[in-house]
Amino acid sequence: MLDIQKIRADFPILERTVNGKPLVYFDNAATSQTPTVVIDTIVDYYTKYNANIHRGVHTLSQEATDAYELARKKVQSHFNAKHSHEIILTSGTTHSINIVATGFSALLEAGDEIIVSAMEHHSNIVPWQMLCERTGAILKVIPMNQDGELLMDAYDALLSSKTKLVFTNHISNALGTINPIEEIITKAHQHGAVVLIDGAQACPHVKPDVQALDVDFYVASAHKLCGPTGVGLLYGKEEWLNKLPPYQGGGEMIDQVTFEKTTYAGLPHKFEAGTPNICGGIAFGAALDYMNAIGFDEIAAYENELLAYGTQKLLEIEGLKIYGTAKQKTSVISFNIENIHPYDIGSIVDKLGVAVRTGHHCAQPIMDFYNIPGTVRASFAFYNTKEEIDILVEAVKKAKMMLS
Ligand code: 7TS
Repeated sequence: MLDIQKIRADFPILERTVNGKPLVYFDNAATSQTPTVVIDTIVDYYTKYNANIHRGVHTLSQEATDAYELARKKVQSHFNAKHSHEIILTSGTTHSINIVATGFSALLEAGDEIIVSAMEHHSNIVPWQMLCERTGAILKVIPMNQDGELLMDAYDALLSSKTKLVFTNHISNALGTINPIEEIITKAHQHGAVVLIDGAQACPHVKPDVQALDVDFYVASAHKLCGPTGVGLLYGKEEWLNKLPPYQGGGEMIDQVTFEKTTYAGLPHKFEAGTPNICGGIAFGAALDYMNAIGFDEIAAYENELLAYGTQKLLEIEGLKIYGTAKQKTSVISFNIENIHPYDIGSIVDKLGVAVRTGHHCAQPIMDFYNIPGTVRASFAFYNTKEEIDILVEAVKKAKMMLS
């Protein structure tokens, strides 16, 4: 059992008011809030040992380098990667996907096929479309049903010897669906295809084991799991990271540079050109420590309670429809109320202190599938409460009354 009041005390922002009302923060799928221990880590870095890494003999630089490399080891251990050099610290999920998608330009031929799912965030669609434009590869889409579940028979039918890459999210940001990634990975491998899993939405709720999954690439952002913005990870199997060319050229990613020829550094530095988000990386490590101390099983169990409660309470509102009713889903509720634009609901509930996201959630193909302009999305974290859900429900009722 989690002590929610104790946990809430770790998040100073939860004490603030918005429009004169206590903040109810239900936009966790966009970004999570930051506990004091992570904020302190950031302050500590800039107060005591701010320096560039991997290049100075001086004490501050060594301290910063040690702290950054320790953070990489924390990320390795969290995701159970075999080697710490299989963890590339990036600016986030989008950056990580682009490293892989750009790198595969050198490894694909015209007519090769790439499979994505129908419920991807734009950052797991557009880089692959750009890859197809560069190489002549063809993008295929695994369709979904009305509940927002992937049609696995259709996936089977898409796989062939032409399939080179398969990309899906672990959990959908717009619908909350938990996708059957074990099956997706196993089947792709049976056809010799490489798999990238976008874990941006999964990592706040589950602890992925990349070796047990046998996944080739796994990507996520720190800011969705209590860390800062501008940092994330690309996990890649050593074999695949060695095959991919570097993404950016510059300092840190080289072995020897002459005007005639440059050779590249080994992993992970080959993909880490320039000065990275040093403080962000260190704070990412602190965020993982914080969440692991609470425990991912406990987090998931509590968030499931919030999901069940929120679903039941919201469905009591007449005319409210939930998008994303998969059997396996996480604590995201996307909904609309008949004849009311989601933006209008979002604006009114904000006046009442409740933060939700409205719009297409960077997943326009999902909105097209349901033939809607967008949804209101309430996404719960382990520091939210049922009392806050009651406030949301009352705010939505009020919005409905004002708008209908
Ligand atoms: N993939 C998924 C599944 C996501 O949910 C997001 C961000 C990204 C990739 C991109 O992550 P970034 O850290 O590189 O921006 N999703 C959302 C969201 O649902 N609302 O705001 C950002």
